[in-house]
Amino acid sequence: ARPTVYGVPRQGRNRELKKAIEGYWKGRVTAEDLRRTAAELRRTNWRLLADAGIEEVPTGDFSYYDHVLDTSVMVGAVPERHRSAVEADALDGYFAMARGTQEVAPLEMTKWFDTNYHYLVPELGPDTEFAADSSKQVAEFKEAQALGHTPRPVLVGPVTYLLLSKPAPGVAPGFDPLTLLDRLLPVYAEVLADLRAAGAEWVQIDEPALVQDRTAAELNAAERTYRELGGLGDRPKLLVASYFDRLGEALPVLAKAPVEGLALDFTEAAAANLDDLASAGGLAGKRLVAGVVNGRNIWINDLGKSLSTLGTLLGLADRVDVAASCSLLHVPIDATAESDVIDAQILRWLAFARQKANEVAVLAKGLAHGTDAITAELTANRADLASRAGSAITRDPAVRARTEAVTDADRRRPQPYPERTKAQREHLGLPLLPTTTIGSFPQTTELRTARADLRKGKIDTAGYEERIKTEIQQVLSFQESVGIDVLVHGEPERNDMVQYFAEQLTGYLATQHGWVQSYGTRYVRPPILAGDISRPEPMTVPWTTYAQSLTSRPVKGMLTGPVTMLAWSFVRDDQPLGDTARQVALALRDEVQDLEAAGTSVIQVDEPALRETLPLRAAGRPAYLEWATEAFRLTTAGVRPATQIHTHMCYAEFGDIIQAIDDIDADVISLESARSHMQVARELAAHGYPREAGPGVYDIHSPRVPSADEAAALLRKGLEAIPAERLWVNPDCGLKTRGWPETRASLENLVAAARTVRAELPGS
Ligand code: THG
Ligand code: ZN
Repeated sequence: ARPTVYGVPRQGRNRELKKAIEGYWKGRVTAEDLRRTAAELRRTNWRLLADAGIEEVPTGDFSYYDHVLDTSVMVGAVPERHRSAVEADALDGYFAMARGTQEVAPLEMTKWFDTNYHYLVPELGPDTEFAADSSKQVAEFKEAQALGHTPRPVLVGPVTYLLLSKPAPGVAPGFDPLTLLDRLLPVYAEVLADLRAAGAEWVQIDEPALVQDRTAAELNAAERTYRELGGLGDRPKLLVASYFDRLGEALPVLAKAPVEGLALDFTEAAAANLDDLASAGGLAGKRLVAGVVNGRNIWINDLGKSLSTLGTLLGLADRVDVAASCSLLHVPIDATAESDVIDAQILRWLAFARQKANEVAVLAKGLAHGTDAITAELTANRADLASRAGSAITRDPAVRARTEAVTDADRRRPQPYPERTKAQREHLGLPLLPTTTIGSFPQTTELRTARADLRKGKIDTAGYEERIKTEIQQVLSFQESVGIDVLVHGEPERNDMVQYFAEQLTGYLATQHGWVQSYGTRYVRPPILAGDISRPEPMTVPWTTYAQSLTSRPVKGMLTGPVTMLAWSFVRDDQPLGDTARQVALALRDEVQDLEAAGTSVIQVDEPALRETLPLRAAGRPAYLEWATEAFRLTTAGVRPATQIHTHMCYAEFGDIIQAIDDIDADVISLESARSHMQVARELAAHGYPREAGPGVYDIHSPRVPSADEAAALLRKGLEAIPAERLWVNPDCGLKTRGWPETRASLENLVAAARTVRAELPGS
């Protein structure tokens, strides 16, 4: 049994890659220095894997930005608008596709399956002509080989590549990307031949798209792909990899295909994949790579349990190798780097990329030579698992008693919306078409500096709080002077909202170096939901009440919802997600109620991640939506009828969760509308959405300032779908990433538009 992994974190221990690339963009780092840094990081990563005991190392998984973009380059799918930049300079052209330039828009970015990694969406159409460019793959293979490793190149598979694409601008919407398969396969054949010529024995072809619900035509495309690639003459052995869920209907297809290996996810999908594998009659004559170590959470593996799974698999394939379930891209590099901030005992429960590589190697050793060969590791692992299971952190009796006592009544506001809205109208006295913002105001350099100064001890807490207070005063007086109706304090005290709340909740762990790539050079440090969650004291009440003390207009309380807290954290693997969500919801519910008691009449609970957490397969969605909507209602349902609950979601396409949006029973929802303001309003109306909504009239993702006339025109359109009593006027997302000049101008225009359109309403 051979230990292997499919990919590693790219950034380096001190995010050297981020620094080098951003330096290159600013002209401070030369292309040569950037290439040298990248090669150095690859070398370090392969060494880290080899030192952990990994025998076959991945190559080609490295990226300056994104591996799907790299695949577009590999197959020559460069959009027309980026071609001149790519021809002028390959590296600059690559970054032009990723980020756009003054002249041309970048490729669209979207989430990689149900992870928090974002990829650049290939743009394809009937006129797309592919051309093979294997240079990056071949170069990285040779680089690893020269360093003495046994490399296995990893490619995004042709079926997944096509299924992840979208029609290029101007292509008729009905375009089926799979019609390009015949043109694409020869390109893959050429790349495989080049890798073979370079000396690759095995090549891994990733097809994670096959773990989603697939049509007969799509399964047929997979069958044809691997019949053709498998039928090639001089080629490396092919390992087709699946991860993130069960392979399902595609498993028998690939089991019969003329390829030499199959990689399956044996973490959450273990039972299903085992059943399907047995039903397919196993993988006679093939190599099975068993992803038994979870590649996307940060918990140590249960080695005994994995060995038992591996033992079962031995009877089902010719040869069984051991791997992490997916690329280690989704976890931070090394848990031992957290020893300053995480207690030594708890640290032993955690496995980041380096520790996971080691687990994979230990399991392979155990599988090959029997458990006697890994006695010490098994003993230590059992002790660590027992320490976690028996810890007071993971089981807080007070939290347990409280979650068990939750009743349906706790999750339902006692009055229906029509009664609540009357009470809210009387209490708040807002005009028709009330104006508000989503919550955050520009995070200025001064604010970032203040936070850094506090961290470095250059200023004390009192000094920091003075700076925050000054910022809140400015944000409030600005909103009053512009004439906004429902104000916010601007969240100057928050860096990342999830991190901000996690730091204040008991049961959460924060890391110091636990960076995970979100997109390009942008990283997040997801906090860890380690134990039972409780809220020792109010989290936002002091700043919110301070802000309210400065104005007679209502100030909105701003919280991050339970589903988003889970989606952007590492979650527990020892209880159902719904249980963790319920604990977080109860902690947030306390905050909601404390805000209300402190005089806050409008409270917003944001759920930007509600849609992105939707399970990959339709079969898992109803159960998810049930716990997700319940958690939101548990957070918010304890308030008086006159207290107005808002929510915000960051997307314009919400068709597949519109029922959930309705079920959460918020009084007001603000939504992104970058695509089309009218479309958002119309979709809500078509669903019969019965409560208040604010489809954004200002696209904050662009520095463009909308004119008052333009905003007014959008509002008039909105009124065609949503009556004036239920329509709000707001930007389409938080203003954190914007500068003050455009924020000022846009909000002035937004208020002017609301006033103009109010004056046109009948009876005014
Ligand atoms: N918070 C968390 N997760 C998220 C988002 C978030 N996941 C999805 C989405 N939003 C990702 N978007 C971003 C946007 C910007 C950055 C990261 C993810 C970013 N990061 C800084 C960087 O890499 O330079 C580091 C920020 C820091 O110091 O914490 O700019 O909003 N949890
Ligand atoms: Zn948003």
